[in-house]
Amino acid sequence: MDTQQTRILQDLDAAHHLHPFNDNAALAQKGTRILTKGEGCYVWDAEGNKLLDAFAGLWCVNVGYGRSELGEAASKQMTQLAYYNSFFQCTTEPTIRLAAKLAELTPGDLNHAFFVNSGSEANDTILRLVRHFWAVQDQPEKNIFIGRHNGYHGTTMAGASLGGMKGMHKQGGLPIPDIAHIEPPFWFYDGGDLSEDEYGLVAARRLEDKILELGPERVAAFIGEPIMGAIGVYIPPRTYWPEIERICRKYDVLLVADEVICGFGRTGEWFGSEHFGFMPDVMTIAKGITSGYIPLGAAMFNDRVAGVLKAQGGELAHGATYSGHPVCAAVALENIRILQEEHIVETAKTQIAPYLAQRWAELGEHRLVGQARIAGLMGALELVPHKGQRTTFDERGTVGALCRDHALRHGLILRATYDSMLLSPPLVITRAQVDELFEKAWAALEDTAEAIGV
Ligand code: PXG
Repeated sequence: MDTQQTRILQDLDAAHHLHPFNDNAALAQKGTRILTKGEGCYVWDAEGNKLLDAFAGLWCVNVGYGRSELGEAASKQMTQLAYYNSFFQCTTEPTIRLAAKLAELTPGDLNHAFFVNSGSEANDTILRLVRHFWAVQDQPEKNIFIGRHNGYHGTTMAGASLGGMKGMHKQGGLPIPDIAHIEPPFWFYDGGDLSEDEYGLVAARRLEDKILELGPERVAAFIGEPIMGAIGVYIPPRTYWPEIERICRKYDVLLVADEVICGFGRTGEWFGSEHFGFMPDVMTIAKGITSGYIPLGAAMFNDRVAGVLKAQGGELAHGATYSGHPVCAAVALENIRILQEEHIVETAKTQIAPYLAQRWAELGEHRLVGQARIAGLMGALELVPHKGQRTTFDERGTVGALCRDHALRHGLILRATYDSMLLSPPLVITRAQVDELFEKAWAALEDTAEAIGV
């Protein structure tokens, strides 16, 4: 695209397009980056820059860009039957096959899918249907969801309320009633003198304290991301999730794993709950289910919850026009076929994750980096003012943004949350591309350190 054409598009964008999670006035001044092409782990922008996408779009392009089979699956389904709904006692073949496939792929007895269009809507669905699950069993007061401060569960009224981002709560009158939050498990800043394993138990027992404070008869469910993504890839100690599971079972509180980021191979297992060895009652999925090629989300329910909803729930007064959209289901099935037949998750776990962890640890040696954490193909570099000390910069986020911009100059897309540099590449990244990622990230760290005089 020539410069003039790019400029025209940027002006139209500034005039007519409100961007999510952006200061739109500042963005209009600067001009958006327009992406034009993707292939494997790379994307190209309108100025012709080739960028290594170490963030897989927005944690979602698991099979990489440019897989024409996914377009072909969509085209075939659109030609045959572009749309039909799952209301009115109807549905379509891809929708049925996807529900069955998800029942097979997800662990344990998570055997029942409710389809929506995004992770946010899946969490809305879970909030409503879990409350309904308790209500039809004569426990309408057992309706409180406990989430975590700085958790991320989407941006709808329910999703943003379940999440614990203060900035989001400030806009739109959130959280909605009967949602509580506990502190997240983040040893680096919160662990004090405890070992990581000791701290994991302490952090998990905050859930027990909260349940006892509210009364177990009031608490419907606990929701958490196995690894907290958006806030900065907080990887909990191994002791955390089993203890959370024990507490949920003790008080008959449903355990909801929000696997929107962790699902479909991100941690090296198919689901993050398998990485940590716990069994959710309900699971949120989206993103990697279609590798981001088309919108789709789902709430997965276990036999107990779905059994009650079916036997006692009556008509479920919930659903969207596009719940179980056949084209989205066909693309998801093709995406899962690619992941399975090409052994992408296993290869990522056995061939790539160990090498990536090694190179990530080398980045951890850099004088700006206080911690290099990683699980599977999901990691963060914590930038700190004083190496060896677990303290933050006075003004949080400036150095992270600087590092992100330097990375971009070197042709690398790395995401910054405050001063955590986040990593989540397509699962198909090769060892050579891991080396390229390392070189570019190191160069960005060097430029950042130089710019702030470290
Ligand atoms: N749960 C989790 C764990 C997520 O990460 C959602 C739910 C909501 O999904 P939808 O499809 O409604 O966006 C997400 C989404 C970021 C960022 O800045 C992360 C997400 C979305 C937008 C930005 O890291 N995750």
